[in-house]
Amino acid sequence: MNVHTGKLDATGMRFGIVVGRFNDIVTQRLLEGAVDTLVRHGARDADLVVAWVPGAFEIAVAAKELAEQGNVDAVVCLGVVIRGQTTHYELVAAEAARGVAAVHASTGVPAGFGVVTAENLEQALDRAGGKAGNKGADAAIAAVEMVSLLREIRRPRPAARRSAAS
Ligand code: INI
Repeated sequence: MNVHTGKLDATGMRFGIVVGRFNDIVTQRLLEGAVDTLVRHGARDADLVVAWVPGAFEIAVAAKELAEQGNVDAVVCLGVVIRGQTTHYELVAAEAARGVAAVHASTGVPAGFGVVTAENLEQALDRAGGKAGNKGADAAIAAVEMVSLLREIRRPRPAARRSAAS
């Protein structure tokens, strides 16, 4: 049985980080969590590219551009969508998730999804380094694992040895 698992070692990996400016009191903390996690797992600061976009709706288009340029091994997508009085929130959140998933699927470059959806600012801050962890850090570590896993799966394996009887 061949079992593939990714390692949490970002040494030599290059990352694009796309972050929404909307609610930047929260997204700045997601960014700090992501950068800290990548560097603590071995990535070099010089191998990180950060692209700020207006809001979560625009994350996917910048992530796709970074992924297609071929200079990054993964993209980490960060944003915060907070429920408001209208259904605009649902449209933005759904588009962010759909768009990032499409980047991942269409380019083959892993995309860590760190877009927080929350009922209010307090809930969002809880998920940006507060009591519920840091979703930016979680998205970063998922990206590291996926880069490692894909390398492992793609690595050519020696052909199976033929048995003497065949
Ligand atoms: N963008 C966010 O990142 N979070 C939100 O909560 C949000 N809400 O609720 O409106 C939001 N809207 C802006 C959107 O992402 C686009 O930037 C805007 O519509 C311009 O295209």
